[in-house]
Amino acid sequence: MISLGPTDALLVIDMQNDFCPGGALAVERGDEIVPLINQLGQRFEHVILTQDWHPAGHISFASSHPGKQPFETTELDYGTQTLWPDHCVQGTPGADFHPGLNLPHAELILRKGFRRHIDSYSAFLEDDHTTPTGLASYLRERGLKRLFLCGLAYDFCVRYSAIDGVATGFECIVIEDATRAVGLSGSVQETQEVLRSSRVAHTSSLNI
Ligand code: VGL
Ligand code: ZN
Repeated sequence: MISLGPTDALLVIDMQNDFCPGGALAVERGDEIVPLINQLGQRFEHVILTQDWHPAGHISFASSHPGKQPFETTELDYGTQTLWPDHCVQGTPGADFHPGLNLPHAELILRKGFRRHIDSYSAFLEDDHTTPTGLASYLRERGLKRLFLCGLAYDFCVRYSAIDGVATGFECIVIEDATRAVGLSGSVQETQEVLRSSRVAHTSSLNI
């Protein structure tokens, strides 16, 4: 069992309708983890939610790149961008949290991906690897040091948040059974390798 204290936080990544079955960018069985995340939330004094929050016409949407289809890639100034179906458009039902998510004591909802020309998988840094979201300063000012990550999607936003979290000086632990993956070609295996070879730790909800 991991003993939890006042400098720990549960970071719940993008538990939104568009990433759940029936949504625009559905993660297979993404909704399955909602009850588990609710249960985990009760173990933490501090809970932070992230919300993917794109303007219409966002650069990560295939529809913004004539001739491109969702899940193809394109080259942008900051590197290779996977192109997605339109998803999590600001103010739409798809951008809302899953209706079963029950974390009323969450202290912060951090929105990301709201700049039209930059995507943001990570809760810390946008995909240009330089624009901060403000989360690191928030956590430091609040004295929060250790983050337990869960949510969607394991191979994108959870992955990049955990990697940037440790790079920024936070201890990061992915609760693997409280995540689900998009699963593009090889992305799950690559994520496992990248996380295993970084300082990101992983655990099961059974230890929490
Ligand atoms: C995500 C793809 C595009 C995620 C967000 O939350 O993992 N994936 N936008
Ligand atoms: Zn997105």
